[in-house]
Amino acid sequence: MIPLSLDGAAHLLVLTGAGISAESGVPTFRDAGGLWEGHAVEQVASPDGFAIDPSLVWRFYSQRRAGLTGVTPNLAHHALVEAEARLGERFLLVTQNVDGLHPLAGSRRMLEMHGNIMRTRCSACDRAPFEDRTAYGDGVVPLCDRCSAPLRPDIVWFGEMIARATLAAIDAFVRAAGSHLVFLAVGTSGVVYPAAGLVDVARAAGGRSFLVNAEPPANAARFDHIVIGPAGRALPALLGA
Ligand code: BV8
Ligand code: ZN
Repeated sequence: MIPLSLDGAAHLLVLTGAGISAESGVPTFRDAGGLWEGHAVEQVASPDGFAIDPSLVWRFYSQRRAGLTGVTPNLAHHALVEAEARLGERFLLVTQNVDGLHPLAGSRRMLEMHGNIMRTRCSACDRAPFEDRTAYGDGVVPLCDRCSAPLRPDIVWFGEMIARATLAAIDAFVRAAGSHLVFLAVGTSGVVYPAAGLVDVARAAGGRSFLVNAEPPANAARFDHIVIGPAGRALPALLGA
């Protein structure tokens, strides 16, 4: 196991995907072949999918919300909280996950680049997104009480832009780190962009790149070091937690 030798100048940028939550019992996307009830996830998690059949999309998210009841963070989430406590400003976590397990574990220097499944927003007006753990009944499409348009999960769907502020924060961290950057990806199949391109951003900055994954992902060749194994075991060892 290559320990992540984090010297006094190292800046650690971590990217997590669905694999880090697998040991908490949260199903991943592509281990299920990327299908849900016979629909490609890219179809259901998209603005077009929502326009065509908002009740199908709400069923997808309501079932996932219900599935998260009682789910707790695992050793991998906690190892990242400890790394953040040790590194402070020299730590940034970017997650693709919308399951809320990183903030639940105590991560604070964290960006949820694809949003959070327990938040809802209006599909039309600019009312503020709000906390919403409701698993809506089949066929129910909640409507905005300000403009009566359908409400939607506060999630970045396929074909939608990542928040500019999120991309700017990642860029600022990478620039401040320079060649002291250490990039660590955990539990992601490396197929969804722009997240899957972060390893290239790290390399271009002169940083070292590490990957912890249950199996080699699509962008494996772009990492300097790869640890194949469950995050719950590999991450605490790698981070010396
Ligand atoms: C954008 C919210 C500009 C939904 C998500 C053609 C080529 C390349 C790119 C594109 C293309 N066509 C379109 C694009 C862009 C598109 C994209 O990348 N598509 C892919 C599918 C090809 N990206 C976008 O649209 C993004 N926006 O680019 O805007 C633009 C606009 C228009 C057109 C072009 C560009 C927005 C992407 C955000 C989509 N929203 N989430 C929801 O969650 O409901 S992404 C979705 O996939 C989830 O967030 C998920 O996190 C993410 C990635 O999946 P992973 O996290 O990697 O999970 P996965 O199951 O795939 O893998 C799990 C891994 O863990 C596996 O490798 C497994 O082995 C491992 N594992 C399992 N158990 C463990 C483990 N590892 C360790 N320990 C374990 N125990
Ligand atoms: Zn509205």
